[in-house]
Amino acid sequence: MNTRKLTTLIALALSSMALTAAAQPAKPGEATTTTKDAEAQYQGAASPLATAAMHQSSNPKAPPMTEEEFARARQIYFERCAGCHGVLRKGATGKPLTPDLTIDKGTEYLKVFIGYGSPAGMPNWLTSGEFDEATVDLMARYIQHDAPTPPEFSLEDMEKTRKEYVAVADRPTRKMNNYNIENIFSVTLRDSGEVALIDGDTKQIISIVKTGYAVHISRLSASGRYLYVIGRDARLNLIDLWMEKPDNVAEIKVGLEARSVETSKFKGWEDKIAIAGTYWPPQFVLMDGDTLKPRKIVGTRGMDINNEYHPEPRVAAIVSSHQKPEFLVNAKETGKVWMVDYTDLTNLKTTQIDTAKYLHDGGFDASRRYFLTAANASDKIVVIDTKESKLEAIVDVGKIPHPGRGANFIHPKFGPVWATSDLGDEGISLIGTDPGKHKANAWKVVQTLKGQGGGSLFIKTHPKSTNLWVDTALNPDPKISQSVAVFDINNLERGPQIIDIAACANLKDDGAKRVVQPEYNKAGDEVWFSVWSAKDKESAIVVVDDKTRTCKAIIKDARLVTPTGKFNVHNTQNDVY
Ligand code: DHE
Repeated sequence: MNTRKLTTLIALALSSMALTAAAQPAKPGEATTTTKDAEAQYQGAASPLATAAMHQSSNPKAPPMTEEEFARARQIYFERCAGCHGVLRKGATGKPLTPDLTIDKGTEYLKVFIGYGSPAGMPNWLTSGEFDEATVDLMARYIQHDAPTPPEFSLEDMEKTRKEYVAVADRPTRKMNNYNIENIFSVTLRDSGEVALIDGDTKQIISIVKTGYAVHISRLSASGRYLYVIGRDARLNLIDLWMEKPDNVAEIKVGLEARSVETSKFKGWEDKIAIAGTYWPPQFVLMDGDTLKPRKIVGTRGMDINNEYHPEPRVAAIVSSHQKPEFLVNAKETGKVWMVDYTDLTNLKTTQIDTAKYLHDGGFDASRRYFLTAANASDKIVVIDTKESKLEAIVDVGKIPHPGRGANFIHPKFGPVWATSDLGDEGISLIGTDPGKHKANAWKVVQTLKGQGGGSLFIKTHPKSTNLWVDTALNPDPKISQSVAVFDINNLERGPQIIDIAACANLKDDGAKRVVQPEYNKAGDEVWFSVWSAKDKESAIVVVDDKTRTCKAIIKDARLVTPTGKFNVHNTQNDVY
């Protein structure tokens, strides 16, 4: 598109009466969000809904589209846009794109937005080269039609997909292998639909286990015997670590798209109940812990914290309370944390706590009483008191906090703190977590550290360590995305040491080598990093000696395709981070 045409389109767009200040397209020469920006890359992963069966829904007022065009646009929408704008296009971290809003704006206006992006967060799909002009036009027309709705997924649908590969009666009654199970790492192989189980002592791969598509997280049962792995396609696998060679013993599909799984950890309920949350349908399901038999679905659709109805509150992080027989479930779009009492599934008791939007990931403080979770679009950390079942505090932090499960340590001056880094800036916020002995510091940012830059996803320490590790996996500068910052907890003022982890891996291929997610071994004297390359390129896991901060071991294997998250059995089982 030439500059004159662009200027005309922008003038046209700006003349729209419906524009709000936050919804301005970029002016010529103005800095916009780009497809390379950390958040755009992070939210932009393909949704499994791209291939789900849905009916074409047309709106007579919208510009015409053929069936083929609609099908292509729908696929692109679910691959590129749904992560921010939502399945039903009602808006999430991105703006709502429903026909009542888009038709009035018109195709030409929408094309400018899609093509050039906006300073408020819309990436530049045309100028980045990701879309050509025809695709921009296609998408501008598509979003003026009614959003097609993916199917629901009932308890019966789930049960039909369930497989018990090894019945409970046929499973081992004691550990049948010589592995030091507590120091096994379950490593997400994101693009191969598998996890690698790696022996943390010998650094050898024990086995590669088939799981769902684009695996997201692994979680451990309270006893540490069962490993639960959830894929983006909502396939949940149950792996028994007691088997001679740990493998799948059960499997179920809990919906069409998912990110979270957890199991009951309260005394007396160990290993009994599992829970999985789905992005679509917006719901969570409670299952028997050892067979994955689904018992109860709870929908999250409903009113948000502003008392407005939201049709698709996706289920983000779930944690298991240590204070009560309850799960805590983040409903992203409504900004509500659900506390779900799992003792009586017939007379199910739930409490919904109003917090802030949009809820994403989080973890416990060191006492395991308080759940600290990111409301990333409001730049806040929400604190829930799991003993009193109530909101404890909402703390302002940096731009788009992304803690993973966060990092707990004793600050030499301020006492116990929990830390988060940010996707949107270089800050690392340390929040006081001890309302008993350090009341004045509780639920306040007591210090903000300066890391390498934005694009941080995960931060980690260990009770036995005095190091605080911060990745910057999505920073656009490869020098920063391939290295990590490490702070001395007892001398935070000194600033971080930067360690080039990708260089240690010495990979044979070029291309992105994002260094992502520090994870400690059980002893807390080693920290593991994934060096995450493209699917067809060599990746590795780099093990760093925590004391000397030097690379100690490199795990390379053709089977380690796109390693991302790593979950040490002991640390995950006991919420040690
Ligand atoms: Fe994640 C945790 C959602 C992209 C690696 N991710 C989570 C959780 C949620 C979530 C809700 C918390 C689960 C819990 O604790 O119960 N992640 C999403 C997305 O919606 C998003 C933005 C886009 C998508 O389409 O999935 C997304 N996540 C990514 C990635 O691109 C990452 C970096 C690589 C990958 O493997 O896909 C990634 N997410 C992770 C990891 C965790 C995680 C490693 C667990 C961290 C932990 O320490 O617990």
